[in-house]
Parts: sequence; C-alpha cells; structure tokens
Amino acid sequence: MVDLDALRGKYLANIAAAADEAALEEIRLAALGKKGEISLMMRELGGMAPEARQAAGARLNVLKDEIDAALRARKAGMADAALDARLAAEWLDVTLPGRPRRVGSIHPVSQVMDEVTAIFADMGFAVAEGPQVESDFFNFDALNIAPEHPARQEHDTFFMARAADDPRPPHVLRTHTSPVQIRAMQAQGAPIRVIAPGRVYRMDMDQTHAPMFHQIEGLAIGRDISMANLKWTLEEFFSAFFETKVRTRFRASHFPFTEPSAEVDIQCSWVNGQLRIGEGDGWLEVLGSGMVHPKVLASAGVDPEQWQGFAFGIGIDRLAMLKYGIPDLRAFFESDLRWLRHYGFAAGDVPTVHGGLSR
Ligand code: 2NM
Repeated sequence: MVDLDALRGKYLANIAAAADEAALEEIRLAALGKKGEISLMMRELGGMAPEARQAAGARLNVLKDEIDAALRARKAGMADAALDARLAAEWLDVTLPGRPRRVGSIHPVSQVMDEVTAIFADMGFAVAEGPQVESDFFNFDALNIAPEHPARQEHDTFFMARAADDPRPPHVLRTHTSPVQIRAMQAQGAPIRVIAPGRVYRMDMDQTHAPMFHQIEGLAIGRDISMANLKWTLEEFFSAFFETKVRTRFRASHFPFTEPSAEVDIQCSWVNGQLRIGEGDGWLEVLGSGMVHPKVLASAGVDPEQWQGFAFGIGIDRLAMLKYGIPDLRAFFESDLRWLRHYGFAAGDVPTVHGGLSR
C-alpha cells in the first residue's frame, strides 16, 4: 500500500501553498475528484481481502476527510482575506454633502386642471377623456356645426392629411372637448354628469391665444335639468375655485350646440391696476354655456323628448392666469425652466376640496 502519510503531507502542503480558489479546486480534483488519486485508491479496495479492505478503507476515509477539511478551511481563509482587503481599500466619507438634485414642479395648467376637477368631482361629475385627433363627425357634425360654419374653415382648424383621392372628410385636431361629451353620452346614455378636461387646438396665435390650449367642458343631462341648475353649479364652482363668493352674469349668446346659449361673466373689480375676483361691479367673461341642443342629444343617442340638460366650456389657461396672477399666456408653453420654477407648484401636493385648493 502507498504511504498515506506521504500523500497527506503532499496535499496539505499543496493546500497551504495554493495561491487562489482556482488552485484549490485543482487540488481538490487531483485528490478527491472522480479520477482523483484518493478516489482511485478507494476504488481499488474492492479487490482486497475483507480484513485488509476494512483497515485500508478506514484510513483512506480519514485521509479524505482531512484533505476535505483542509480545503474548506483554506477557502474560508481566502474569502476572509479578500474581505479584509476590500474593507481596507474601499471606504466612503459619509460626511460628504449629497449631489444637488433639481426638483421638478407642477405646471400651473396641470395644477388648475386638478383643482377644477376636484371641485366638479365633489359635485358628482365624473371625468371623461377622449382622443385629441377626432373625426369630422365627433368634432363638428354631432355638435350641430353645419358644413359651412366658419369654425370648419381651413384657417381655424388643424386638418390631418388624407390621400388626395380619399373622399372621406379628414380628421382634425379637436377644437374643443365636446366630442368627449358626445362619446360619453353614446357610451353611457342619460342621465349623465361628466367633465372633459384636456388639450384643444385652434389656429390662433397672439398675446392671448395659443394654437394649443386647455379646456374643461361640463355636461349634466337629466329629466328636468335647467339653466337655473347651470347658474348654481357655476357660482358654486367659481366660489370654490377663487375661495370667495363669486356672482355670475349671464349674457345671451349663440353656439350651434346649445339653445339657449349664454356667455358667463364673473364679478370683479380693478383696484390700483389689480384685478380682484368676487367683488366690485365689473364683469369678466370666463365661459360659454347653454342648454344642450336637441339635435346634439339626438346625435349622441339621447332622446331629446325625454332628456335635457346644460353644458359649458371653460378655458383652463385663462383661469390659471386669473387665479395665480400670470401675465402672459405665451410663457405657458415655452418650457422656460426659470418660469416653471417661479410659477410651478410642489409635486405630490395634490389639491382636494377638503384639503384645500389654493397654493
Ligand atoms: C361651450 C359652450 C357651450 C358644450 C356642449 C357640449 C356637448 F357636447 F354636450 F354638446 N359640451 N360642451 C359647450 C356648450 C361648450 O364652450 C364654450
């Protein structure tokens, strides 16, 4: 039989001298692997006489366990040494100041949209949304806007491209959010109470107009909803929004989609060049409204013999300018970071009717 003590000496010396874990693994394979030296010797035990086999087997097992234990101990030692080396080399000065991070802000339009939505939600209006690219039908026909109506002219509406030989009317960038109301009535029927906030597009560009702006339109349809309900709803809304009792004045007007129609002013005063809402004897035009035209109800699948109600449309951008004293509409859409930091609102500070609306 081979000299097991010599074998032990050789492997323990190799293990002690191994440079890294790969070297240890090589040693393990050479001794204990399938074709390792110790494994082969164990396989040879089968050919021995029973007593000799027992004695040799026991000694081989002891040797195998010894080598195994030495491998493990050395491996653990290497890991400890590696960790010690990392701990010595890597360190962090936790007293250094953090990297400065610019915090974003909520755009005044988004803020006011959330405020208006919160007030109408509190009065039982659901929020409806729809596409910004609309069909001719939803943007015009369903709203009783005749083919020759000026709003349909090339210079007022953004039309989408169509192939020259395509006879269908082109889609448009919606010029109001009324199509959303039509879709809501078609989907839900009456009674219904919804508001439709969102972007709308008209070919207009000067100090007070942008080609894209924001609207909220409201719609309430029931068995006997009247202009009186409209006036209460709007006064309730403006009083909540400006946080002071606001009176409204209705002036007769005309829209294709409402009959009768009214333009609505809110009470205001000018004191030393400063606008004050809800006091004085001045009036400021802020929205259009009326009783939804029977033809509009019919094209939305609502029976005008059974149902009636009011609708209104408010410009959000103008409302934001009034409430937060922002002088120029064009700055709204210039993405000037200084402007956004100045007029923006804290993110996560969501307006609610009970938690407070103004900032
Ligand atoms: C306005 C003025 C008057 C309006 C009408 C509708 C609909 F879809 F129900 F017919 N929604 N909004 C409406 C009525 C909008 O904006 C100045």
